[in-house]
Amino acid sequence: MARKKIALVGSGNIGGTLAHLIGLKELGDVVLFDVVEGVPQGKGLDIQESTPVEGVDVRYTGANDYAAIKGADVVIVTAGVARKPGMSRDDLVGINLKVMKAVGEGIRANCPDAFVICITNPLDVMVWALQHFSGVPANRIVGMAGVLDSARFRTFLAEEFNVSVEDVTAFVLGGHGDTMVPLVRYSTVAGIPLPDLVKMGWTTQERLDAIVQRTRDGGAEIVNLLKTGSAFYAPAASAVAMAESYLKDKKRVMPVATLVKGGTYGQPDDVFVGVPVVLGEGGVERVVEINLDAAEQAAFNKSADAVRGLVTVAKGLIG
Ligand code: TXD
Repeated sequence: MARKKIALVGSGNIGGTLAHLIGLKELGDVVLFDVVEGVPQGKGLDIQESTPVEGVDVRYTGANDYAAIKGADVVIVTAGVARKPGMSRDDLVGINLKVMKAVGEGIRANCPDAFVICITNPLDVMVWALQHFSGVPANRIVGMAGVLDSARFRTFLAEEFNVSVEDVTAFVLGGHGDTMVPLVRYSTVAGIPLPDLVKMGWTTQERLDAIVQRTRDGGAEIVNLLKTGSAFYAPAASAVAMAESYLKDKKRVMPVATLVKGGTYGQPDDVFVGVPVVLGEGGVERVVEINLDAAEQAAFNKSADAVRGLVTVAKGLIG
């Protein structure tokens, strides 16, 4: 069986980390693409030279021409500009919309059957734009944010309870950004929901509220520390988990930015926003519609409306 081909459009901090992790997991051969000459080639060669040490058989190629992504099974898109301190994710719309046009056309021409994972910010509206420009069916294109946001939530919860991160599950819904909706009552330690853990005296409501807020601000916390860029290790790990679920048909249940159809999740019309889905060989095989209470539904609506607002801005820019 031929190896899978994974194209990474954008070879910056996340792109390079993706390339490394994909190699360590032997998920397939990797094509690194970027507009900057030399960077994808250099990162590809550097990681290639680590493969004998790691004992993995993966072929790396670096390219500045979209022809190199021809026939890719998976495309992971990080191309664009990242946030600097003081910038919100939304400040990036205009710049990254143009990038999504170029990337979408490259996918349309070279690998229209690929499973596409978008990471570029502002996430939910960029997934909309990439689908618009690439023509990839909605079940084959997703945005990575929820896996990262819930990984941050799980990290902080595991620290709070002094238990293994493996035994903490967490759910984060909604758009990637300040309106994300961490779902406390669907988050557990070994199956025990967080509200029960408060009753059991493992933590207090105040501490839990602070953890929820830290999760919402998780991206900014890293931006403020790094000063010259945004998070890349955890975002790359999150996207690789999504690609792996698709490539190995694991059918994992993961929160991703996907097309939520009007009539589901209380939405009046279609919108790309984060909800749990089953990810398998069919891409998004199922959208898991969970019950939301009034407060959760209101928070989700606010988040979806924020995405709609940005899509309207993007449509205006496209003309
Ligand atoms: O949860 C999430 N979705 C995110 C998203 C978490 C963290 C960061 N998130 C966003 O991912 C971030 O705001 C950025 O929009 C992307 C990529 O982040 P990264 O940290 O990898 O940014 P870099 O290091 O600046 O890399 C971007 C690369 C860089 O090498 C540019 O030369 C390249 O993108 N680039 C392009 N590649 C191809 N085609 C075009 N047009 C292009 N323009 C820039």
